[in-house]
Amino acid sequence: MKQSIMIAAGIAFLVGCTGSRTTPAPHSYIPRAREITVTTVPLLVREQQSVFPFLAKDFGKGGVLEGKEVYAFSPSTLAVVEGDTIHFTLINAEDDEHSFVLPDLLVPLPPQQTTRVTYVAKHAGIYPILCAVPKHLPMMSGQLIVLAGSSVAN
Ligand SMILES: [Cu+2]
Repeated sequence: MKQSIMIAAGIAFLVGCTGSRTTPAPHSYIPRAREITVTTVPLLVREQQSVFPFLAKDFGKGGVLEGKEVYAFSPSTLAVVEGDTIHFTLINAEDDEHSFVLPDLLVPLPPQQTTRVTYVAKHAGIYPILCAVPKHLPMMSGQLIVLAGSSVAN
């Protein structure tokens, strides 16, 4: 008799331990703030023609970079989770004008200045990041990957 009472008590204890959760279920992501620094960098630009003589032909009439220059965002691929608030620090160290464009966001990046802006990644998806200066397109681009909150753990 004592043994059956102890077994029943043990089962009740186990049910009590597993029947009520006090910790969040896995994949119940809580959005957070993220600090992300992006710097504009020159890759193939006119100022480099003295170092790379082949650029004269590339930038010349009919060249593969006629009317263009190649810049990049570093890093160019960013990943956050939906609902996250991103505090961007955008550094343009060059003497050229750039911009940082995301859906619902257009930030001019004046030469040799740091610009800070906040952005909320509202919905999961893959979003293009662009510089809107025509001679920098389509090369100066990137992507913001916004993961679904249900797909990641905290
Ligand atoms: Cu640009």
